[in-house]
Parts: sequence; C-alpha cells; structure tokens
Amino acid sequence: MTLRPILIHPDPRLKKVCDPVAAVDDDLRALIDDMLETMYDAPGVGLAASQIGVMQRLFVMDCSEKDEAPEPMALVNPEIVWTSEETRVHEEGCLSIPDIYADVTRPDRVRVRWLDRDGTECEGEFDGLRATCAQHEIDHLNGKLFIDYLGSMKRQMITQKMKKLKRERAKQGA
Ligand code: K2U
Ligand code: ZN
Repeated sequence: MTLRPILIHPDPRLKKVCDPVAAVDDDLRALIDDMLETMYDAPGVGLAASQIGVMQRLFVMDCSEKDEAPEPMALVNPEIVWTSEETRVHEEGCLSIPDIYADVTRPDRVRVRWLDRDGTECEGEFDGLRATCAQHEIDHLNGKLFIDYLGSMKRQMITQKMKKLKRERAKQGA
C-alpha cells in the first residue's frame, strides 16, 4: 500500500467529471487500499479517487466512531437512487481544502447503489455522517466541491487562501 498525495484546490482535476470504472480487478483493489491508507493517514472519513488525481468513479469511506471497530467501505460507480425530502445542515471540511469548514445543507438520508471491492452489486440507505460523506464524495466524482454551495465572495476568499497555501508549500518543497 502507498500513501498518495492529495490534490489541493484550485486544481483543474478537482473540477472534472470522473469516468466510470471499467473493471473491478486486482489493480483497482490495490488503488482502493492506497486510498484507504491515504484517508486514514490524513485523517479523514472519506476520500474520492479524483482527490489523488485518479479520474475514476470510486470513493472510500469509514464513518465509524473512534471507540468502534473500523468499517472501511469502497464504493465503485456509486449512484444516488433516492434522496429524502428532509434536509440537514452539517459542518463540512475537505482534505483538498485544508482547515476550512462551513455549514452545508443536504438531504438527510440517501439510498446509494454501488459495486464493492469484489464487484458485487450493493444498495443501502445512509443517514447521519454517512449520508453527508457519501454526497460529499459523489460531488467530488462530479467535479463539485463543498465550497460550491457557499456564496461567491466566500468561495473566492477560500480559493485565494488555498493559492497562498500552495505557494508556501511549494517554497518548502512539500
Ligand atoms: O472528501 C473529503 O475531502 C473527505 C472529507 C469527507 C467529509 C466531509 C464533510 C463531512 C463528512 C465527510 C474528510 O473526511 S474531511 C474531515 C471532516 C469530517 C467531518 C466534518 C468535517 C471534516
Ligand atoms: Zn472533499
């Protein structure tokens, strides 16, 4: 398994719509393992393939509580097939937009269809943090970031902050 560098906004790859995964094979399972290692190391509760520059429709997620057993999930070619009318506000952050948090309103519950790491068809209903995370990650696969739900002034301010961070990291040779 390998830690992969996480792209930082602004990056054109984070705005691209990802391509469907053609085959669930050993290469994809190795990528899934790299994504899980990278997510846990960040740390985060989710990570989309496009955040490590792989423009394919898959993400990993583990929303288990600290005192619970880890519950790593890989969702390949995920589709939201139903959303609740009820909505919920949740403070979101993003590994591609470090140290920025803002409230985002999304459907409270979603039903998702996906392939797991063995290529088995799965379907499930997510609520709570899993619902927020799954929607956040599927947005990534569609080239959308949580800051796209904010006002343009706030989004521009955040983008300028990230450009400064990237310049500083480049100077440090990160
Ligand atoms: O996609 C990512 O950047 C990973 C996010 C996923 C996520 C964002 C918002 C809400 C739930 C999940 C990271 O896990 S960021 C860590 C985090 C988690 C919850 C709230 C705020 C930040
Ligand atoms: Zn994110």
